[in-house]
Amino acid sequence: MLIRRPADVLPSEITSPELYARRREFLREGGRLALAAAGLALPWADAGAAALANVQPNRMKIADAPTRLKDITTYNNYYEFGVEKGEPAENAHRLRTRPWTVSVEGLCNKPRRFGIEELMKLAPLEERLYRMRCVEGWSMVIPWVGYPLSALLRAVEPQGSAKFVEFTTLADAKVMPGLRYAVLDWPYTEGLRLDEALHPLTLLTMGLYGQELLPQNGAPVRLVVPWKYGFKGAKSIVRIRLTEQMPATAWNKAAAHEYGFYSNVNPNVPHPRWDQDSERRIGELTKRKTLLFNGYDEVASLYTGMDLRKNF
Ligand SMILES: Nc1nc2c(c(=O)[nH]1)N[C@H]1C(S)=C(S)[C@@H](COP(=O)(O)O)O[C@H]1N2
Ligand SMILES: [Mo]
Repeated sequence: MLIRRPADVLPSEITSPELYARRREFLREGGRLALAAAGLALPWADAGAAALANVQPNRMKIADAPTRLKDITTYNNYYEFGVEKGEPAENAHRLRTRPWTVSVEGLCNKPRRFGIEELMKLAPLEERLYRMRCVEGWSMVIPWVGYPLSALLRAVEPQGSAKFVEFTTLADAKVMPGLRYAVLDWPYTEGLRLDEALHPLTLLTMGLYGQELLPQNGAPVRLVVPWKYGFKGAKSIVRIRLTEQMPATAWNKAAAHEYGFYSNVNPNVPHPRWDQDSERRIGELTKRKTLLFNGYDEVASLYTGMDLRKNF
């Protein structure tokens, strides 16, 4: 993002030679060419991710075709594991996601730590097929598995003074080679206004395609906010804090004129270094027009009376 804009690099071009060679070797040995060609099972077989039980279907009725699993799990932004699109898939297997706790604290009546197993059972898991748009100009359609963040926030009982929610993610230099570089002020943090955080589209996410998240997608738990640019979706969350003041966010601290707090997908507000009015859907050849709020018009009422050019 800050470094360059690799929007026109195809996922097939970014796989490192080493990884490519290793995959070829695996395929020859296993003779599982058909499986790999289908783009299925292989990433999870490598990482040992488990199938999620009792996922309620809820595809949110969008017509768009889901992006291939292989692209979702090999074309990533997770700077703690490297700034190249292929690096998270190569490096993030070092992340240990059990045991894992998320501390929910700040302006609430019942602050406490949730173990990941408890967190996964707090509300029924649903599948949500969401359009996702990265500020760099590419997009995907991902069948996430999770439940509305509101279920967790209501469990801790926000106080009347709470206006914002801050998300802090893991920063562990032992497993994250990217922390050596001061691209961002680690740990990666993000934030939402409380009403955005409570919106039913905002998802606390533990899986995709019916399986637990792979580390490169933000295991064991991440945020998904489909009407905002992808960087709002903090990965591998360790702390959620209710605040009165608008929290600082990692990208805003790095370049305030490029990445605002709101970060709503908006074709009418170009990024200072490139337009935002079209996008390349990974897996498609022709560009699509980018839609206001990424097509999620139902959130428009959250912003009535706000100048979305100033609050970009
Ligand atoms: N902790 C953390 N979360 C992060 C990022 C990151 O670098 N670190 N990148 C963000 C960006 S820019 C995008 S587009 C999405 C990408 O999510 P995906 O790789 O699962 O598609 O994750 C977001 N969450
Ligand atoms: Mo992004």
